[in-house]
Amino acid sequence: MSKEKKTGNAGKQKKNSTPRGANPGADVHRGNGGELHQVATGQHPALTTNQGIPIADNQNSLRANPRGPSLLEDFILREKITHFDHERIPERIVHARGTAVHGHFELTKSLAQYTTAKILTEVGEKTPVFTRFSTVAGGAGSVDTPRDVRGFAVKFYTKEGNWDLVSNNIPVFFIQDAIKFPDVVHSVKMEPDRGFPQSATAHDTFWDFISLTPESMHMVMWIMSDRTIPRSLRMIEGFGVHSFRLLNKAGDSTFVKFHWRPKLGLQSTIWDEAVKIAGADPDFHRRDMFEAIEAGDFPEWEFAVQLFTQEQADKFPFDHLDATKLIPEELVPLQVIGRMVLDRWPDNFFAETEQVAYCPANIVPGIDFSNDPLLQGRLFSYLDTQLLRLGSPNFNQIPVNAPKCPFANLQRDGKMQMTQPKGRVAYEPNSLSETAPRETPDRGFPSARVSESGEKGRIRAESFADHYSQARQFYRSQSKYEQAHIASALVFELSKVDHLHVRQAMVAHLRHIEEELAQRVADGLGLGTLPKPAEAAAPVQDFDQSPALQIIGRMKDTLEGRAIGILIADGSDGAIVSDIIKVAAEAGAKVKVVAPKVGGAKLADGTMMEADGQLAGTPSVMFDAIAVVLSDEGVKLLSKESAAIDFVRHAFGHLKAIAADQGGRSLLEQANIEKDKGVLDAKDMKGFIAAAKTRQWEREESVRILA
Ligand code: HDE
Repeated sequence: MSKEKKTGNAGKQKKNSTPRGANPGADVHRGNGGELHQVATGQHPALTTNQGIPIADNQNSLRANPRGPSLLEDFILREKITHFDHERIPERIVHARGTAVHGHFELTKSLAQYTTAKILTEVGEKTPVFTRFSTVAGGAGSVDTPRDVRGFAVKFYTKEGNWDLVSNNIPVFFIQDAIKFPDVVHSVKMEPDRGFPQSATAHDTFWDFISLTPESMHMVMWIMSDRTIPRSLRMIEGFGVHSFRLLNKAGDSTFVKFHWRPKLGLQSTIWDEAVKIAGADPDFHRRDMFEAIEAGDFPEWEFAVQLFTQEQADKFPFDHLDATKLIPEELVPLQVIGRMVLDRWPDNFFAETEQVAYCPANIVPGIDFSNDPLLQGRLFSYLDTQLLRLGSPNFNQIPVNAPKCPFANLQRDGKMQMTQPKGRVAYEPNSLSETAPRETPDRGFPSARVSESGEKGRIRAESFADHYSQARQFYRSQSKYEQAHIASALVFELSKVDHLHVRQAMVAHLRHIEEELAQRVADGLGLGTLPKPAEAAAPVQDFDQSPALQIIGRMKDTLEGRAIGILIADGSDGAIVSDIIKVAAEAGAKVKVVAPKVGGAKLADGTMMEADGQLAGTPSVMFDAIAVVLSDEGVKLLSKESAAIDFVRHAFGHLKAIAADQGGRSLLEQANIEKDKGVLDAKDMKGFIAAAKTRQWEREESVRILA
């Protein structure tokens, strides 16, 4: 591996100097055409082909003469181009865009009473993990902030083999049966005739399918909520969705649901903000995670379980095997049993983030599956798709996928076999080998002892028929601001649907969830009259509200993980800027100075302050709160600059706290911003910090017509 030089001082380079990394001297020369050649000396290894043959010239292909045709004989050119041609593998059909980080899991409370799994019984043990976050619908090169579910897949490299908890940031799913998965995914993906939209649910085919699939209604409430437009991947929850089983020494089983809860609390963006972030920084979430890891701000989640017995489950007013249902925390409380810390960015994106293969079927002794028909289908799908994507049944040998405990079996051969097994024996039982692997009845994987009986058939259980009660419970449990966001999201999405009958069919479903919501959406769509309620297969029940389902109620009173942007220009008051930087940083925020020029601005006292971002490329959507510190001269300049007007206007529209000095206030006036509780004097640092920790929800009605 070659060591890279830390550069980052491009601005300080002398004119006409040799390009970075190219040491001037005997090891660098120009070819006939003026092209640069760098020759290996002690520190740099020789560049070779994949066969180890040293390459003399990596700048020119072999030609019949200097201006003649290239020769087929050039094995160096052919090897290099062939490799390049094959550098892309099929992307994941869903969850293609992902960001992954290494870290560890530490158990803080033993579940020994319920399970034999060492990962859940050995308190204090640190287990390495590799965690991949993803959007679902878009391709690998799509943006980070569409309205979409986020994947949250954790590979635990346990002492007893790999356990993959392949979760989402939403505890329920669109469908009850795996046989519908290709349909829901085809409906959300870009439409097959036109090839758009990319990474969006706001189009006809998605809502057509959903309007014909009443079981999706609970999930619809979640995806129209702000859960699908998170502020940061460090501020999302994770849910294993399905019920699993834990098995103890006696073979008794207990049902379990798995949860991840972010230490930084939950936080989302405003829809208009998410849209603008997509343009300003398509890699917003990936960059946020990368920068946090680089800075040593390692994201952390609590790991919690909900444990319940068959007897308890029988009394639930829903079927826990139905993945469109959740178990409210108020019904079965969460027990925190561990924590996960992510602290190491992968060395190579492709080798790790792209090639990692998660599979819900990867579980360890002491954990088992439930009969959830969605989970059962998943147990087949992941391995199947990975065989295609990674091209060989030996993908488990890729370092990121290989277990970190000893493993041995008699599977052999196949494409890309990396191991070289010895001996004659590749079967079992055998009498010819003294070392071949054998069964371990005492500690091998046991399945739960469950008896199954009944009529075989393609029959959906009647207990799966209630599609609206939990959707209603979710909607009613939200704060009034969040309810307004759900209504507005539905109006936005359905307004992008050309077919009137699809819009009407959706409103017909909403009538079972909440009449007031149906009316708001109908009004927002200009429907005139409400359609008849959809046919309901089961009576709608009124469940108690579950405040744990809110985001606003679950935000943390902290600036950790948040960012504050300070807009300055020539003549700004350096003392005020330094004060804000100091106080905000003490409160845990990342602070960035934004100026019209990236080189910085000349402050009132004549000193230069470097900028972290240039105004046009660093809009206020990158921040959670902003400060504006400007001189008269600065205001004069910036009031002619729409990027500056947008900077403050958008921060205000996205309900952010704003601190401004006298000059800053003049810019706010130019942007028609009226003072409210979240607009503070730059000297009122206490007030600003408190306001920056949240969003100014009361302001929303004054900046947006909500549905
Ligand atoms: Fe997945 N899902 N899924 N899924 N899923 C995949 O596997 C599938 C479902 C989830 O970062 C695929 O390797 C079926 C629920 C995550 O690499 C594929 C069904 C939940 C990831 C697949 C579901 C998930 C995937 C595509 C319905 C939350 C990304 C690439 C029965 C509990 C993992 C791949 C990563 C990926 C199938 C439903 C989570 C096609 C058939 C429910 C986080 O195999």
